[in-house]
Amino acid sequence: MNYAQSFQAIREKVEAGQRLSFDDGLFLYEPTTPLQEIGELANLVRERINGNAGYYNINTHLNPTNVCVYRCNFCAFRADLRDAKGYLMSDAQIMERGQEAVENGCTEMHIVGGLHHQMDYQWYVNVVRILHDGFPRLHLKAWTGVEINWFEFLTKRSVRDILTELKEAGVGSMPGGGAEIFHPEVRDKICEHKSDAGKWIEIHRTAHDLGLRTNCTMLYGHIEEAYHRIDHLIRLRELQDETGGFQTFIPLAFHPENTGLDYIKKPSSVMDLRTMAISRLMLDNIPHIKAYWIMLGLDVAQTALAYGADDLDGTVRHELIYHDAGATTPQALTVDKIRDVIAETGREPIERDTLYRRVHRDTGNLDRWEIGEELLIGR
Ligand code: V47
Repeated sequence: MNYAQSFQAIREKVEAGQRLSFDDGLFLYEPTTPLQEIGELANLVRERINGNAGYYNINTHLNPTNVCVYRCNFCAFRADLRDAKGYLMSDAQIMERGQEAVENGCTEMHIVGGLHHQMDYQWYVNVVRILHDGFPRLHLKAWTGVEINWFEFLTKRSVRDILTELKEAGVGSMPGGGAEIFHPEVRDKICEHKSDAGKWIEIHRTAHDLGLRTNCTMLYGHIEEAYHRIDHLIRLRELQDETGGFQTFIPLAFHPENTGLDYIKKPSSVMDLRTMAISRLMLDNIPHIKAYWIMLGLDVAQTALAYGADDLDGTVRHELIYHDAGATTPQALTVDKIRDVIAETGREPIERDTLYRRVHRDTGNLDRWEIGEELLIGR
């Protein structure tokens, strides 16, 4: 088949709602496959599933410590205990963050941090418990699969047992971090000590089985090649076929500054949009694709709403992981700004909560809000 015939075959599959293969994914990553054509197909799927919605939420981040036993070479956030930048937040500081979040109308706190070798498992449970007890309406999207694996190591308890306790303490869902690139050819070079693909997937499978929704990610634009990315997407798709528990996929563009991979150039916006669109096309069973504006920059994130993405994440406060790695995006957006960014693309700005339910808000009074109906349009 020549190029035009191959692309036509993919187009026909997408139009008919059929699944794309590993080879289709690789073909779409060929630099000779025009970005705008992939974007057009991804947009078709995006509109089929999410209509004209442009989702966002009002959220904040909490990274209770950056001290970490692992030395992933893509990470600029981690620190050693004795580093000047190493920190550990007290309960009082954590509660202050909860208070600030509630006063600013946040519906979600995204909690992730380092694996601090002097803190026991109960310290991590406590972070969630005090926040949940103090601010019960704030959804806690807490601890990645990598942290859960660390808790397994600390406690010698099962994943199920740990997740059951964390859910009872107040975890509402899990973020998608720690997935990086599953393929061992890459994973062994960028984060060799961290949970492998099988473990990350087992943890998310167990979370889904316990009724916890989770997100999933892929870190791209470093040493990986196209076949590693497609392999990664297909592994996520297979778990989603089994459980249906993933809500959102977030492709994460590598930021090299202050990392052990600082000789690598940041991915171009063409690569960002291509990856966004291919993710939408390959992950036919995951309802949402997030263009995380902190990482992409506002211009690319906004454009991504026409390349498969339907969600910009949130207004965000206190983001450290990307800003430590050289992100030049602002620390936070106002609600008006994020709505304008979405509206400028012709999409309808819709505030959602973490579980993709509509948030009805008294615009004059940010801390008065109610949860409304589920927002999934096309499934
Ligand atoms: O797992 C770390 C990535 C992830 C760098 O679930 C880096 O809604 C690029 O997972 N350059 C954490 N990426 C962030 C994350 C996330 C973000 C937004 C929303 C959600 C969600 C999840 O950040 C890590 C790693 O893949 N990361 N360092 C870096 N230098």
